[in-house]
Amino acid sequence: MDAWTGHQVPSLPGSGEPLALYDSARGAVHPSSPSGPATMYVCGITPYDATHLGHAATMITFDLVQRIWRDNGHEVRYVQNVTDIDDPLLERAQRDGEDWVVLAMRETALFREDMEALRIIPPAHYVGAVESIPAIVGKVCALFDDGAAYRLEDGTGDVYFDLAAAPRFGYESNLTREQMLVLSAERGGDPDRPGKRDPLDPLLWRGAREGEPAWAGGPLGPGRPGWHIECAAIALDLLGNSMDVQGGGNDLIFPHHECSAAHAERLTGESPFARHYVHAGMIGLNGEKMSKSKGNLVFVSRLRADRVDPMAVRLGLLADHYRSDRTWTDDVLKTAQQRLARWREAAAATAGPSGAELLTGVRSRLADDLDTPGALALLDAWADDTLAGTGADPAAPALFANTADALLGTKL
Ligand code: 5CA
Ligand code: ZN
Repeated sequence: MDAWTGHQVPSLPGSGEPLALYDSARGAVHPSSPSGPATMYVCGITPYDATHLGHAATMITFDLVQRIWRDNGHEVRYVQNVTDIDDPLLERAQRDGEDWVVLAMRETALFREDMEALRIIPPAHYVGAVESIPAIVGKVCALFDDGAAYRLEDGTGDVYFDLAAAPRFGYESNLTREQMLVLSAERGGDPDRPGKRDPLDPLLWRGAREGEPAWAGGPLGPGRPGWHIECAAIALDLLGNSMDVQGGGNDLIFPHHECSAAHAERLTGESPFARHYVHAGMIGLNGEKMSKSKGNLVFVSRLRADRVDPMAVRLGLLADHYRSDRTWTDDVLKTAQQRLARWREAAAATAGPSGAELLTGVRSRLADDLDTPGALALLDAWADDTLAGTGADPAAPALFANTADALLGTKL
C-alpha cells in the first residue's frame, strides 16, 4: 500500500558517528554497523483506532534511527507493516457495526496524515498483512513441509508453529517460561488451548470461521494469517534473511518479536533474524498506562485539531529517553511548546556560538543510543547563549535549524 509523503531533509556538513543502540536480546548497547545499506523493519499499527501518542513516540524513535544512519551516509531500507487483518480489528468493527475493511482504511489514512504532520520519513515499503497473504501462505507451507508446523486435530484447520523446531527460542526476550506463559495469555496468545504440543506454540494460520473473512491458503485451506508470521514473512521478503534493526514498542518483546524471530530463523537457517531488537518505552497519560480500556488515549489527530504544533508534540516525546516508559502530561506539552518557541527565536538570530561544535555534540549524543535528553540540552544551551547575545558565528543559526530538522525531525 502507499506510505505517506516525505519532506526534504537538509544535508549537514561532514558526517556523524556510528550509531550504537540497545539490543534487547543481548541486554546491552552495541554499535549498529551496517555493511552496505542499513535495513530496518518496524512493527506498525493495527488500524482499529486513531494514532495515539504511544504509536507516535515509537515511530519517532525509529525515525531518528533512519535520520542518523542517513547522516552517516548509509542508504536506508526501511519497511513498516500495517496489521490490517487481526482479531482486534474484527472485534472493533463488530462492536461498532462497521465494515472492518472501511475501518482499517480510515484509520490507516489518519495514521498517514499524522505521520506526515510529525515529519516522519516514510518507509520505502509500507505493507499490509492482507496484501501479503500469498507470501505468508508460502512461508507457512514451507514450515509445514519442514516439519516445523502442525495442524490442530479439532476440525478448525488452525495451524501452529512447533516450538520444538526453535532451539534458540527465548534468546530475544530473555524471559523465564513462567513469564512467557503470562505474557502470551495477555498479548494475543492462547496457552490454555487444548491440543497444542506446547502451550506457547504460536498460531501460524487460522482456519476459516463462520462470519470471519478468509482467504485461499492453498494446502492450508481457507483462513487468515497469524500475527508473528505476518511480520516475519514481510521482513524476509523485503529485507532478506536478516536485518540490522527490528523495532517496535516494548510491548512487542514477547511474544511477538520472539516468535517472529523463531519463524524466520527456522525458514532461513540463519540467526539472529535481527542484529538489534530495539524497543521503545510505553507512553502513559498522567501516570497511567495509555490504553483503550482506560479510555485515556491522547490522539495525535485530536492535538492537531486543537491546533497544537506537531513539532511541539515531537519535542515533547523526545524530551525523555526513548527506552523509558514515560507519561504525557500538560506540563510535558507546555515545556515542549516553550522550547520550540525559544529555538525558533534563536534560529532567527544573526549570529550565535559555533554551529560546528553544536553539530558535533548533538551527533555524538544521538549516536549514543539516541540520547535525546542530552541532545536537547545542547540545543537549549546554544539557544540560551544565542539569545543572551553570546557568539559571533553568522552561519550558526542556520546550522542550528538544520541540525534540529535533519537529526531530530523538528522543523523550526
Ligand atoms: N500491528 C502490531 C505490530 S505488528 C501492533 O502492535 N500494533 S499497535 O497498533 O498496537 O501498535 C503499533 C506500534 O506502536 C507498535 O510498534 C507498538 O509496540 C507501539 N505502541 C503501542 N502502544 C504504545 C504505547 N502506549 N507507547 C509506545 N508505543 C506503543
Ligand atoms: Zn509486527
